Amino acid sequence: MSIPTEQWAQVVEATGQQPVYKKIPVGKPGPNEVLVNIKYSGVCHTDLHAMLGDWPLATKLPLVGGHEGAGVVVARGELVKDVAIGDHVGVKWINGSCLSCSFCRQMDEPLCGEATLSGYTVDGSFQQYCIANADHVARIPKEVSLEAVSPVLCAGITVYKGLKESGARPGQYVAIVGAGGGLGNMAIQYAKAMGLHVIAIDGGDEKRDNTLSLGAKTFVDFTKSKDVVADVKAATPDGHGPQAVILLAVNEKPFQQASQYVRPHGTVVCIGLPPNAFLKAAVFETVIRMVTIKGSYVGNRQDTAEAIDFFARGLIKAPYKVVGLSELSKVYELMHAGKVVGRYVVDTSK
Ligand code: 8ID
Ligand code: ZN
Repeated sequence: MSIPTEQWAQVVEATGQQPVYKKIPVGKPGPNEVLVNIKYSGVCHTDLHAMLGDWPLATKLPLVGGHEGAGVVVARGELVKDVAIGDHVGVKWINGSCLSCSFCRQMDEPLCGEATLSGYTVDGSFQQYCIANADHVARIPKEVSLEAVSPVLCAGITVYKGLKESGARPGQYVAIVGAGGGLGNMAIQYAKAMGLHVIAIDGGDEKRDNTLSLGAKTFVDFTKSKDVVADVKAATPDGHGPQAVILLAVNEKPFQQASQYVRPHGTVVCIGLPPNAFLKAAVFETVIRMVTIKGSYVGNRQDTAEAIDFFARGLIKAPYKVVGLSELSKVYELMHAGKVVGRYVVDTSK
């Protein structure tokens, strides 16, 4: 397999400015790394946060974004034993971690102080050849479509983990806030596959039709509802609200609302990362209703394998649109305007 010395990439040269589509050198993998020929990469709202620089954590610069990269291994370092050239793998948000700290030892690799982040602290998948730590690349079965599986590599893993963290059991109700977006569409499908009833919350008729067609039982339109709290509670059979709330919106308001409609003894799982936002819940109601509010951050290597297995079994069908890597800026503009329904996937050959 011949590896070119140059490749096409989308490079953020200055924070807050659109990336530049240009040719850059192809890197060489270190001893425990692989070089992945990225075929497709999903575009996550996190990539837009990285480009805008709106989180309290600086990115590397210049930066190649992207962390839902699906491709084929074309080279490997001399210490890599269990990933072969030709294997299909995924470059996910956690690019590498130390594997020896107390967090890594207990499968909390995302909490590792040494973790590197694809498309944030190291270059990611908006390029044709991406370097990733061999211990952390997601293993993708060869019969699985690389374009369809790419959004699983962040969106799928993250919402699957969040649903597990919620403790909701089959037959119970879960509210998904931001259900019409990339993580939201995946969350509806994973929740359904896990035997949960879904209340979808988002705005506009296109997202209503999309979420209902994916299997949500009820849609609450936050742009039209006069009382979101009452409408979400009314969507459960006894009116006491859903057992779990999965917050995926990039907006502070629903983070303040969720504890009001979650069922007593239920759990609010915060996943979306709106900039400069705070959680606020009434202490009195939180105590006497025994509400749990927690954060959930991507997933570990086991969550990754499980999320891909759900997909490989045909249980997860979330819509996506494919555009060329050269068109990434257009995707960011649509996403910034809240106009992306489901996910965009970029094809690195165009
Ligand atoms: O590990 C993590 N915690 C993790 C992993 C991956 C992504 C966190 N994220 C974060 C992203 O950085 C981003 O902040 O999750 C958030 C959602 O990512 P996404 O799904 O990729 O974004 P999107 O496709 O733009 O979807 C967001 C949806 O939220 C809706 C929008 O209409 C859109 O469909 N929304 C908003 I903005 N305000 C809402 C509101 N008040 C709302 N839906 C309901 N109520
Ligand atoms: Zn992501």
